[in-house]
Amino acid sequence: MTVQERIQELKRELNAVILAHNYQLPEIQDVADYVGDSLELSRIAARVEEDLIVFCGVRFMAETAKILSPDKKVIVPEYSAICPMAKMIEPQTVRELRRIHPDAVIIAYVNTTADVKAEVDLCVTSANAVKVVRDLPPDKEVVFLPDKNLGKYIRHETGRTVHIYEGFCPTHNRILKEDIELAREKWPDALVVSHPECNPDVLELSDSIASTSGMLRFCRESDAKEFIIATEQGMMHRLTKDIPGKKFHTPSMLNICPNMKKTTIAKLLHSLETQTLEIELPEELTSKAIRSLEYMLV
Ligand code: CIZ
Ligand code: SF4
Repeated sequence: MTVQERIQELKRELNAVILAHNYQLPEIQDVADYVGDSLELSRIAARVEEDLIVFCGVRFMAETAKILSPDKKVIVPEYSAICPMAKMIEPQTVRELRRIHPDAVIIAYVNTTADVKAEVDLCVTSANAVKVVRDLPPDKEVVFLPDKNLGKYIRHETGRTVHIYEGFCPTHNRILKEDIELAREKWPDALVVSHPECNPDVLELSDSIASTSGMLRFCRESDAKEFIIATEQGMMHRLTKDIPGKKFHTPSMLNICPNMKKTTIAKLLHSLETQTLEIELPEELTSKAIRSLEYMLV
């Protein structure tokens, strides 16, 4: 029996569901029941019927699934897979920002720990951030954390007053404007599609700026046949598998998130066999964090 077959067998025996982020290794994406961005996976986590959720991604995503499904058991194959950007902000910093900007709405990117989510007013993903800010009353100021690039993008798109925290994604920051310029020379017919976590000078050179779910939609619906994809490499597998007949190029070989790649097929099997490692969060934390997340799911 192959590892993949054993995983499917255990999944049935345990009544488990496997969720995988778009940045996971190809073999993890291929064995998962659902592959998506954090918003899609959060929505799925909130409605699945299975007793056990196996989350292949980084820890804040599994924590989000646990907050939304507190009665389910949520496990991760690799506990040390964390998002360094989520580690750049602490709850006491959020409290400090609230003292400095008492009338502002404090909005967190979903890439934050559960204790930061418990302190903020709203939580957004890259798929809905601009819309959520546009829907606020027009005179409302915003504090956005922790991603400075997504914050600047929201400010640019909405024209709102947005106070920006200085966090960033190390993986998306390694994609440089020179990479995009070289890629355009190499593939002149391709459209450049970038994630808003990229630097503003990369975004300026882009034909479309989108979350990973937005990228899939854009590339599927566009008349173009070739695309340069400025985000984490795992997205290349998702795009080539879902949109046959079109070509996808990567502008850099450095756009790999080491934490997303910590989840291997062997660790996934071990996690199902032992039903570990479990995400556990105190009830007082989940009940506070869920308020900011419920808005995200609307
Ligand atoms: O929200 C997510 O899943 C992330 C981190 C990236 C994206 O745009 O899908
Ligand atoms: Fe965090 Fe960036 Fe990795 Fe996403 S790609 S998990 S934002 S470090």
